[in-house]
Amino acid sequence: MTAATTILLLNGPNLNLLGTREPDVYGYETLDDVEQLARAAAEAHGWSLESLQSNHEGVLIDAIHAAAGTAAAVVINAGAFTHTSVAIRDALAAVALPVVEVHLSNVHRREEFRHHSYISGVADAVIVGAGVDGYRLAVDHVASKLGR
Ligand code: CA2
Repeated sequence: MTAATTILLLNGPNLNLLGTREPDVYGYETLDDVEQLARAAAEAHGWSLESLQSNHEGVLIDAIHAAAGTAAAVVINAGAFTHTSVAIRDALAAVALPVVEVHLSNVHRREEFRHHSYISGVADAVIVGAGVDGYRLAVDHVASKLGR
């Protein structure tokens, strides 16, 4: 089997709106900006980046399944599905790839319902509150974990 050379970046519901609304919470950078910086970080470690944003839980789950055997790791901001989706957690556990969970905002400084994540229990690392930098930190962490 050849070594996986791709990092899968997943962004969940409403993150397509980044940079267009609520800049006080989510900043001014767009989803394109996020993808560009994550791609630059992945390429600096010799990987390519596959990026998908979806507002649909099943689409994210299908992408996680497809990552098995093709991706080296998954970086995921599941948006509000973080706090609701046992199904995304189960998909991540099933593929058994390194997972880094990212949140732009510091969810622990926000409403109580954002404090629990179904994903954290199957993630290798969780990065919250670092804004878009969190995505770069996530890719760098995966590289360090995989000895890249
Ligand atoms: O802080 C994060 O990255 C979140 O995952 C963002 C989710 C939220 O439900 C989580 O609790 C924390 C919401 C994403 C919505 O993104 C928007 C971006 C711009 C404007 C409106 C929504």
